[in-house]
Amino acid sequence: MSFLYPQLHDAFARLLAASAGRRVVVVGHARPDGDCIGSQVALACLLRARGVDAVCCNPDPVPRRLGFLVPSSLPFVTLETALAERRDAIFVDCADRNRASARFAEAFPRPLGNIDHHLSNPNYAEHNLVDTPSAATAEILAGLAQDAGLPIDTVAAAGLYAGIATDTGQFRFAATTERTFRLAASLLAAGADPARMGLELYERETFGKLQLLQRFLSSLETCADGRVCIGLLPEGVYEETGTNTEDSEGLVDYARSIDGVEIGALVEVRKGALKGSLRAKSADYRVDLIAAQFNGGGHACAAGLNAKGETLETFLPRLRAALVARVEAVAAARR
Ligand SMILES: [Mn+2]
Repeated sequence: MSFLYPQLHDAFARLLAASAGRRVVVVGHARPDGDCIGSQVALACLLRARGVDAVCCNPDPVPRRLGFLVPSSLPFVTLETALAERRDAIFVDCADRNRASARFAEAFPRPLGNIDHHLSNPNYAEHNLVDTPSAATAEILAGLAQDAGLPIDTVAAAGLYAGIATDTGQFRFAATTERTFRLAASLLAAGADPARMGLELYERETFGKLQLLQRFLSSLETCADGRVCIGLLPEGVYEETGTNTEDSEGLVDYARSIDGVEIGALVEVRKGALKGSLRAKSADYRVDLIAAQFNGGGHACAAGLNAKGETLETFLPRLRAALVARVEAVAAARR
């Protein structure tokens, strides 16, 4: 039988060997999403099944709607606890250590492992398992587990399925491949329930979340002849709708969903700082490179940015100009 990840097979075997007999903390990123939590839970399960003492740790709490992925037997501990227990860190879904915050980057200067699918990942760990064409970190983990013949229990299967389903936009985004579907099918065989996943992930919204969406939709504006669409979440909108930053996940997809829009953007103002999300319909737009101009990064089709010490009045025109320039450049290259 041929491997799904032949190029990572030996590195995964080395990471498993290095984990044996150690106390491990599986680290995820700030504002964790389905791929992050799902991958953390699954890797912790795989390690625990091999007798490794593994826990999880994030700079932010597990989001409410992802709580169903975390069994009570699997602790998410604080950074202080992980450090006090002298745990070795395996980072998942983190393009760099700072995605897990500066505190985590400082605490783990050279992590034991790094499993990720972001383009900008600089291989910052002792054992690096990075595959950028993969649609999700969970896809890499599912493939590695299958290649290594590791048993996948129902908790790990649910985490991996949720990670793949969310990072592919429910099997729609460009990185979705035949391998993605094959692995999803094997996760169903291992106990993942797609109907339950769909319900938990997409049909347990709060009323406030839809009010937040309403505010975002009412702010949408287009430029570059309708090829760029930008929406705003102004200061105070979370308080006004009884929501929090977890609830802004996915809103930017509505900006991109309009016919003719090539890049959608969300800009939010919170505690005086500006944050943005960019989503493109094609990898040609390389929104990770646009984000890099604004202290950010990510994938070719999905990236995030930050702007400190700037106002919306100065920031928005700069972002708009960068987005318009990019759609013009891609259009010119296609002609
Ligand atoms: Mn991911």
